[in-house]
Amino acid sequence: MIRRLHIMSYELDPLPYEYDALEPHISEQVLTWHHDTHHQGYVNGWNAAEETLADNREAGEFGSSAGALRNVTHNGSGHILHDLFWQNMSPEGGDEPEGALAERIAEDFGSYEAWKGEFEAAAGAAGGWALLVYDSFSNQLRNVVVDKHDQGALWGSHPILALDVWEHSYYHDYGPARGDFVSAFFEVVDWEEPSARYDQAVELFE
Ligand code: MN3
Repeated sequence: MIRRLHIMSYELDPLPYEYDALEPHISEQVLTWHHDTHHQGYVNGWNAAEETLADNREAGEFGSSAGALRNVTHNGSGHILHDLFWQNMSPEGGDEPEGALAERIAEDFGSYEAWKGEFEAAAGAAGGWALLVYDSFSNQLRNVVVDKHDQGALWGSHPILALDVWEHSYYHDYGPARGDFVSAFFEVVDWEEPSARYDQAVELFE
């Protein structure tokens, strides 16, 4: 008899602020669709893929397992990055980083302005996300261009700041002017959570 192993079940947390809290930079309508429909879809997709994997292990039939493994990385990365994205913004945001993260950005990119210019270039080109990550292999901060949720990841990297540039993130508010949305993101970016994630990454890896 094969014992059914415990399966993780993922849940969608509520936004850490009201749906209209980031207006006028991001509309209530976009946050509602984005969180309740798109983010929820990744949570559901991750749970469904885990179920498929568990069923297949139990049955000893692996015909649909490779597809389910792809669904884990796609939907799992979608869930993880959206969680970060919501926490990376707040109605009190719009400042520049401070403390250890600010010092590290200046050290690894030359200046905050150089980091920001590079991050904005990543956000303009990505087919998914622009990320600031701590790369534990090279022991440095990096910007990363991500297509979908998982294409372009660098192994050993710990995400610090995430900006969603999928069309569902901005098209209703800004149309094709993605650069205006990226500027709006910097009006609401909140560095408290990224700073805590940076401290955590350094403690884990350095
Ligand atoms: Mn999204």
